Amino acid sequence: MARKKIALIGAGMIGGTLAHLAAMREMGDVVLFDIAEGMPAGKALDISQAAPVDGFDSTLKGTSDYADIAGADVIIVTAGVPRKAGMSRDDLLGINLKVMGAVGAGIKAHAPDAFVICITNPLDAMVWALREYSGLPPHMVVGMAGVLDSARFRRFLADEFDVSVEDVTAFVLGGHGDTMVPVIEYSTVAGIPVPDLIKMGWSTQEKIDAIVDRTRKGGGEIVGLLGNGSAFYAPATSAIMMAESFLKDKKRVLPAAANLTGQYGVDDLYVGVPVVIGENGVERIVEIALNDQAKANFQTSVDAVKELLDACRKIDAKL
Ligand code: TXD
Repeated sequence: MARKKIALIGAGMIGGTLAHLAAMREMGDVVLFDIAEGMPAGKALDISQAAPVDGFDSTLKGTSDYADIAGADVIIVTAGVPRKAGMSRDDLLGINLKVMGAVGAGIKAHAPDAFVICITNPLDAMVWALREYSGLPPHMVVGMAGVLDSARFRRFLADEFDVSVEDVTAFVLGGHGDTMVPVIEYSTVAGIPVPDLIKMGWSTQEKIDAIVDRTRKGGGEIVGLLGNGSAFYAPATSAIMMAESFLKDKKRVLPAAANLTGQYGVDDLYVGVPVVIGENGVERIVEIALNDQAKANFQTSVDAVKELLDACRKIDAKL
């Protein structure tokens, strides 16, 4: 049986971590692509030298040639530039849109059958653009943000309740970051919804509100602490989870930025919703009934994504 192939477009902090995780889990052979010369080959060589110690047989290759991603089963995209001082949101959008244009063309030419997971920020706009530029079917292109946002929420809830992270589930909807919508009614400890846990005296509404707020700003908190760059361990782990669900046809129910076609009253927009990921990519979009508060928050999130897309279209009239 041929090994699976995982192509990582962008071999920076998340890309390198993805390569290490994918190899250690023997998910398949790994190709690290980056425009930076030498760096992807250096990371590939370094990780491959961990193989004899750790005992994994995945091969790793660093490259700057799109031909090397040919036949990839999964592609994870982190390529882009971070926002720097003095750069406006539209400056960043313009640069990363161009990057998505190049990445989309590379995927279209060499790996049109892959399942593509986009991580590059601003996530909800970049995943949409990548879908447009690559021309892949929408169910084969998703954005990773929800698994990370809900992991952060679960981490904080587990600490608050002093229980295992394994027993905490969290439900988040909407765009990445500030407009993320945690739905506490569907967030549980071993099946007990958070509002019930508040009634049981395990926490207070104020404390849960503070946790929601901290989760929304979770990325910024880490940026502030690192001083240079943004989170990469948990983002990489989150994308690996999505890739594994596809490769192993696990049909996990995970929050992801998916192309909506009428669900939640939204059409032709990538927004974070729970989806089922299996061998056919996004196999189902889970549409749940929302209470008025969650509905209003979700709408705010949708509006923010729409505004970003309008800005993208202004930058690139072809979109
Ligand atoms: O939840 C989420 N979606 C996120 C998103 C959580 C954390 C970080 N998130 C975003 O991921 C972040 O804002 C960035 O847009 C991406 C990647 O983050 P990372 O920390 O890995 O960034 P790096 O280290 O700067 O790596 C980006 C690499 C770098 O090596 C560049 O040389 C490369 O991208 N790059 C390119 N590669 C291929 N092709 C092109 N055109 C290109 N341009 C830059």
